[in-house]
Amino acid sequence: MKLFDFPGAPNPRRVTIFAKEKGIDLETVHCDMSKGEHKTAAFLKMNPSGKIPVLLLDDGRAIAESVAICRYLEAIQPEPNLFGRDPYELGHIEARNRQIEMELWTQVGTSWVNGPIVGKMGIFKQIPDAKTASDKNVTRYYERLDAEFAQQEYVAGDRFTVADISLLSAVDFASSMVGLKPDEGLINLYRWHKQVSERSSVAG
Ligand SMILES: N[C@@H](CCC(=O)N[C@@H](CS)C(=O)NCC(=O)O)C(=O)O
Repeated sequence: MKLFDFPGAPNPRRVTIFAKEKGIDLETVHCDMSKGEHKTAAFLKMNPSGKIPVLLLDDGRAIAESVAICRYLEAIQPEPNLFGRDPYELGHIEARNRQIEMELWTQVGTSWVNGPIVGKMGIFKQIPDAKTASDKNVTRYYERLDAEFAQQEYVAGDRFTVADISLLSAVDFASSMVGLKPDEGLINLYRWHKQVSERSSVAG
């Protein structure tokens, strides 16, 4: 199995953290996005969306999308469980993960494509009003998370799951590359961030 990855790319990072939690050793292929290696005809055969991560199986089949790849890894290595053990958990963790993706990742993404780093690349027409709105949405979402972490240890309750990996990658990318670091007064969010950042899958 080979994972198409690029240093600093937050979505492949979700998969590498997930694989480490599972104790799965993933060989990585350096897919140089700065050279457009994720848009070549060969790459588009694996993932028509032209995005990483992609997991290439030993038999030549490929799986795209971070969460889909994580689901595959959970199926081949069920423990430790990160997607849910019973019907309630399966639904609840899915809901929490989707909220992080749809409500936070999308806003971080809007701020990223309309921000200075992508702006310098000259590949998109920048929409400053969109960035103003998405920056505000991210800030509000951090506040919501802070309130939630006052009540519960992890994103989906009392144990670490795939939803924590999705959130950690979003917060770290937003902080380091998008200029959207959570306000230091959000002590519950920082408590959670420190706790998950110390896991060997993240720190190691
Ligand atoms: N929903 C996808 C998002 C993948 C994604 O946006 N990957 C970024 C790198 S972190 C990418 O390949 N961007 C290049 C592009 O959009 O052209 C997933 O979860 O895997």
